[in-house]
Amino acid sequence: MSDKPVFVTQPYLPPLEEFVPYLEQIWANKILTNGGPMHQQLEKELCAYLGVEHIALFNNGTIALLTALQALRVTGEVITTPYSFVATSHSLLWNGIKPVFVDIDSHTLNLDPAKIEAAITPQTTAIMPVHCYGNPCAVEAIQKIADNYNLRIIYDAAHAFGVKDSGGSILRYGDLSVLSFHATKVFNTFEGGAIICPDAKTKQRIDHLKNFGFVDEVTVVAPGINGKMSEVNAAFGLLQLKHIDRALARRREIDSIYREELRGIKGIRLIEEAGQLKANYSYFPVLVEADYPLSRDELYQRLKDKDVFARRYFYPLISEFPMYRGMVSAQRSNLPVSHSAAEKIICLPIYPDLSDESLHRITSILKEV
Ligand code: T4K
Repeated sequence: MSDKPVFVTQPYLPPLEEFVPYLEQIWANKILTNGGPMHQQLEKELCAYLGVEHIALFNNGTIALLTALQALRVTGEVITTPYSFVATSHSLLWNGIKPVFVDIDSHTLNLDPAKIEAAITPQTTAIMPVHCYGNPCAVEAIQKIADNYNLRIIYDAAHAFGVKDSGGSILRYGDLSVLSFHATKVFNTFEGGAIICPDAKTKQRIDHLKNFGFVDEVTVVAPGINGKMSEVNAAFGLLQLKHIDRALARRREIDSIYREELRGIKGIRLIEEAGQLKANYSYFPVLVEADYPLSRDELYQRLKDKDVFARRYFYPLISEFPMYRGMVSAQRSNLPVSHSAAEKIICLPIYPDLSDESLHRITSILKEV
């Protein structure tokens, strides 16, 4: 039995000596930020890897979300999910937009398309769904609603790096998709993010917005922000990309061991694997049902007592935080599935360096209960 603590995730760090040549190159270039060579190269390589045409890199996913809303000039009300990280709704509030919470589907834990229409008002201008845990939303159904009501769609795709369906990247859906490259994500640049753009013109507008609105030395066309990714972050991304397939393969292995080991446990519900999908195994969420001998919080504590630091993503719901809970759409009665999921969810550790020994230690704790 190992006494090493295990966290919900840990960044994958390639050998340090592999990063040194990138740093030497930055030192030689003396370009540290503002769309330097590492930044340009990473945009190119990410387009190729993800199978998308246009990408704009950012200093983090939250600034990318804020900018995506600005780029599409979204105003009024936006329909979104309460079952996410707070950055999703905060990006709306920071833009003076009212989030309208709609409940999630009990199988995918993503926005339930059947409940969206009832929440549309004359003020609604867009939908912001989240591909939670990297599992794709009901993209076709959401698109149909958006088309019918002339709404924009901005996907919070913070968890969905590299996810593909039979037609290609999941990031091609909607008007824009926003990625996070935070240290806790499948692909990380320490801090970072990106917007996937449908065309060169949109990318250009976003590139201006992330650079204070500057078009050239003397021309500012919009009240932009500083959302630029630095050269060190971009360089780390280039190095990560060289290792990403190996890192994803280990994640897949861990996912299948968990599924194998946990499937038979009464009261532990797994989120189903999505058939034809190329998944990224970014999280391993399980739902602790009433017929499991421990409550979710007791299991969380039991794991913690044994140095396994699982996380309850996403508890509490966004709609329960003080700046949201007074809203009509935040009422518990409007969000029964989200509340139920938030009370049962626990995300077990999954990351490339998680050893088989640690993995078996975790599954044994769940089983021995
Ligand atoms: N939309 C969605 C749906 C998101 O999930 C997120 C971010 C965003 C938007 C916004 O994107 P960014 O602006 O962050 O790019 C973490 C992350 O801070 C956050 O990025 C992420 N979602 C969220 C789901 O999780 P915490 O508060 O749980 O992180 P923390 O620091 O407790 O880390 C969790 C575990 O990871 C630690 O126990 C140990 C390990 N860890 C963490 C860090 C930061 C490391 O081993 N090394 C590290 O450097 O929020």
